Amino acid sequence: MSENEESQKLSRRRMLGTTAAVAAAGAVGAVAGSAGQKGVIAPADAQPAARPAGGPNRLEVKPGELDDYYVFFSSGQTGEVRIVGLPSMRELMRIPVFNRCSATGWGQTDQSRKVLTEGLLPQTKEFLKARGGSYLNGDLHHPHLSFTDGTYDGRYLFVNDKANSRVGRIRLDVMRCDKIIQLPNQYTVHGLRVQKYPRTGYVFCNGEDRVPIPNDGSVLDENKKYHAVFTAVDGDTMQVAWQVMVDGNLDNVDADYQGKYAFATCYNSEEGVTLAEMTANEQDWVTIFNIKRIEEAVKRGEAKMVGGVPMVDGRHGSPFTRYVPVSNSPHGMNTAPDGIHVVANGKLSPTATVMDVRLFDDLFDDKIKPRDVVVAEPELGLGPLHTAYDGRGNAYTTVFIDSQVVKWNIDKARRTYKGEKVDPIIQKIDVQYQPGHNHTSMGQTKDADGKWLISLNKFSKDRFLNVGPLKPENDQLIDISGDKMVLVHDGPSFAEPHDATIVHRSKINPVSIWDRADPFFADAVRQAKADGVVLEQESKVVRDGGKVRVYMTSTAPQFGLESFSVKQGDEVTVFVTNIDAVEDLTHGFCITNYGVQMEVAPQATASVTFMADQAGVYWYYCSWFCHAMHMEMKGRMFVEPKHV
Ligand code: K7E
Ligand code: CUA
Repeated sequence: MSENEESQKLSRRRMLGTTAAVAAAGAVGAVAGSAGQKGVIAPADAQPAARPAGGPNRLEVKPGELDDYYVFFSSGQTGEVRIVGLPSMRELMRIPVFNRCSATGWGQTDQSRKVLTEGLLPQTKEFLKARGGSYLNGDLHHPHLSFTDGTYDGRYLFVNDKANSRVGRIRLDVMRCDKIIQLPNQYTVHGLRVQKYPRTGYVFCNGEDRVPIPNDGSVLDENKKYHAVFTAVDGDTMQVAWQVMVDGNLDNVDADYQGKYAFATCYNSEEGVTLAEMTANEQDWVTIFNIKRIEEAVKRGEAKMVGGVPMVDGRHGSPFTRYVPVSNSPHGMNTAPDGIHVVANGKLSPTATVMDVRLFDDLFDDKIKPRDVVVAEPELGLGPLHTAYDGRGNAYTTVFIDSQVVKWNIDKARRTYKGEKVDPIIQKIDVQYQPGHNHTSMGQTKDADGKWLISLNKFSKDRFLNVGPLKPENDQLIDISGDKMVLVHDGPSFAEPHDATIVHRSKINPVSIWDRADPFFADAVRQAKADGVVLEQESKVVRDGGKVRVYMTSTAPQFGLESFSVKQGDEVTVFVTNIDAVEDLTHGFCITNYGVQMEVAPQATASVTFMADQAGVYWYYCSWFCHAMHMEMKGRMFVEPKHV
């Protein structure tokens, strides 16, 4: 680095020391943007060709070949999960969760509406009555798989909804969301991570914003009466196990590999409600939760029932928590695969704070002070947000403002902290541009394999064909298998993957055809039985007062009914059962001009309920291409007019 560059960096860093940091962070687009335009792209060696032939990493996935890893990407305010193959970075599938999906009918089918509505809080159900019964939006940041013994077990993927305080669970056998709950008392769910040992177990959910409890209008602009709440959800039952009221707020969370502690960053120890207030203090903290102590207190009945769930008080002085001071406004919280180190990423401080979980027992026994659990604090660059690991003792931290990924060595950082003259930083690589999360292959498990890193960059600027003012993000693939990080791929993505989990394909084993006994169809089977219908064998119309239930099979290229009749004003439920047991043979059911559409995969039953409030002839057709005669796979719904 030249002297000039060094002094520029120092002056920027100095700016960052105070709340002027906020101004600096705001100006980031301009600063890094102009650098980007000038073509400060990747270093010269960041070309795939620079890899030795036959190197340790497979870069190319030829037509017909399969990827080595699944990547589960979040999608931020799009509200869904995306599955991408690695290393090809091809998008394989989308799983609708908090969003509506026109292709699958998620948000419209009875099965998805049940998932979207049954776990809402009673007051939310009331609030949404006149709004169609469920939220239309979500903000999904953090997708994390269930663990057994410190590694992925292929059962579930858990996700947060920052927009409407919900937690969702996706079944990985069918890649479909089967449960969504809304958390009481807690306001928003931002950080979400799971218990790694002995198994998941708990899903830890951070309430980021402070509000009155209950938030019913009796307290408004008195922020001293607001609270932040931490929640442990039981991942098996999808019920709240317990909550902890804390001081400050809760941003990102992670858990240890021993099953004893969870820890969360707090950027608003000031408990302020404005930007200036939230960033006023030079220090915020990491809140550590003692899981066993909380469980025991709940078991002894010492928790208060608040909003229907047990809550303990974890504010300063409580036996359940410890608050470790760290520099201003930490963000990401990442446990290393060594099971020892935990990193809080500085955001407004150019540092990362490394804690040693082996010291947490002593901290809770008051044998040491909170700051004594800090064993390193390397200076990495401007705007550290998230850290990933390679399983070889190295960490990779995104620095947002510098637009870089910084590779550093944990052991060397510890030695520097003790005063030794070693440089923990191994390499800095430019990324394009402004990275948030980054992720390594299997890097959030004890099986971290150190092969790949994805940097999820917020801005793409000049990296792709210009598509107008709204631009894609850039998810960049970096080979970390060698001594040097090498950038190998740019991947545009739509709003706004924050986070991703890279899972070796051996850990996931989805089915190709639904099991007819799947609980997803249980309600349909029950209703059919009551109507004397066997779903996979019969097509018929059952009238029940003002309600009409239409049962039909689908097998390429025909629906079981070529027409059916209902009366204007009827409440109609159409059940379609795909009796094809052929892999990939999905049918769809769409009623033209009635706004009805759903997907029915092999051996599935799906149903949709609507009011037949418009008379006339309405064609329904198969909307998923299934056969040479797919265009002819259709029928008519007759809606007889009401007599006046
Ligand atoms: Cu850093 Cu919501 Cu994970 Cu975004 S959070 S980057
Ligand atoms: Cu059935 Cu297209």
